[in-house]
Amino acid sequence: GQLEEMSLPLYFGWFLLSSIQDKVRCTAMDFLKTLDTLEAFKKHLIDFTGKAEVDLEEYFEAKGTLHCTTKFCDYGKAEGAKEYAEKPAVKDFYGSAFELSLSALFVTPRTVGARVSLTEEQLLLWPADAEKEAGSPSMPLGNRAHVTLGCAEGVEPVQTGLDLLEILALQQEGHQGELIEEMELGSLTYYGEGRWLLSLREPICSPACFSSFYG
Ligand code: 2AM
Repeated sequence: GQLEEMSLPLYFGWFLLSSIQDKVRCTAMDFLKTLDTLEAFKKHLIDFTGKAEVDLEEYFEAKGTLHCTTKFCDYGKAEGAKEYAEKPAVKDFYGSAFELSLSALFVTPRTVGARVSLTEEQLLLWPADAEKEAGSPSMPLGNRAHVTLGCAEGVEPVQTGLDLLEILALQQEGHQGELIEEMELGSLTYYGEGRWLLSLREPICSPACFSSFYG
């Protein structure tokens, strides 16, 4: 019935402290602004968009509160939703505070996001099949973890984790990418097809509450 449908959330995840959300948004905006002006970005612009010009700050639409999804449950309709909600770790840690480490920013023609590097303890809340479900069965657990910062028009946020996995798969296969430059925030690498990764010199540390979103 309707009550049963409400018993599982849209998703579980870590929700960033709101003051840090602002900081992360600002950092991402600054990065997009800088990227936009780089000669290397202009040189590869054709991979990014068919157009001769792009305003990256307008290109991506923000998507609500910043969070790192652990399990997308779709109110119970997603595979494994109930099992996840019943995991002892999920019950024990529900409502607890964590420190998330945002270790990189990435930009593709579809999404902009931040990579989240999970600790062993945080991995207890990570679904065992998250990477497999994304079509990357050989990826280490937690490699899909991210915060969606924005999506291009018509792109759903689920794409952000897939874009991140694509970049990490290239790295795993030994593609080092093209090191573009050392920026103040970290080193910027280009992976082709409009995929950019900024490894942060200093990861952004953010308090985050493990909880769920019903919508
Ligand atoms: P995100 O984690 O990349 O931001 C509501 O749509 C939230 O659930 C968003 O945060 C979204 O993407 C995430 N989400 C939507 N569909 C998903 C799916 N099939 N698998 C994993 N996460 C999903």
